[in-house]
Amino acid sequence: MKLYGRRSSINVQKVLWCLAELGLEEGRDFQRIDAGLDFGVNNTPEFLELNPNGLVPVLVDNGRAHWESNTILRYLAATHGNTALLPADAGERSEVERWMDWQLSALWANLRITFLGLTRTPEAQRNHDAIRAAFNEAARLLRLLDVKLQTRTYVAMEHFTLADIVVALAAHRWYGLAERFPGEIDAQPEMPGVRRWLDEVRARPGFALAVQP
Ligand SMILES: N[C@@H](CCC(=O)N[C@@H](CS)C(=O)NCC(=O)O)C(=O)O
Repeated sequence: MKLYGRRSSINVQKVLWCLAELGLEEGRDFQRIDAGLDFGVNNTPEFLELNPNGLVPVLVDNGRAHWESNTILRYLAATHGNTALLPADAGERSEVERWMDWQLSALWANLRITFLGLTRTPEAQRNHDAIRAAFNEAARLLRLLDVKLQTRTYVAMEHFTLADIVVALAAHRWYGLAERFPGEIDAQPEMPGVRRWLDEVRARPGFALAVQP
């Protein structure tokens, strides 16, 4: 397998974490090719053949290119027969997939505005109101999850699933932005359920392999 994508991308990190959970090692089971931002590659005609969006990650396996990070995770779990990460039962699988869709369409859709605004936009061009509003909306969403995590061990089920990978990486970024830019965003109430869960999943070896300092 070949994975295209820079390590700093949250969506590439999802794939790296998933590969680690499946016991797959870089260099042995897959090759990673830096692409995106300063690395370029993602706008070449060859790359656009793989993903017309010109975005990372892209996973090439068995002559087929896969894009959209959450879809790549489902593909990997399915092809490796891992029914703990992605349950075989349709009802249980729906529990996992709804949190994955929520991460993509709601949590990250908002937090991305704050992330790009604070880390990729020159200070003079920042829309502070939009940055703050998006962070607060992400906080509201995380508080919904916090209520769940006060009585449930993991995001979707009582065991670790793909939903934990994708939601944890977004929650990790939410806390990182709050710590790094306290003057730019509003202080938020503690979320004991999210904190407990995030500390636990960040202790997994897959997180350390995916998110390097
Ligand atoms: N919904 C897509 C989003 C992919 C995406 O936005 N990738 C970003 C990095 S996180 C990208 O390729 N940006 C251009 C670049 O890095 O040059 C996914 O989940 O895979």
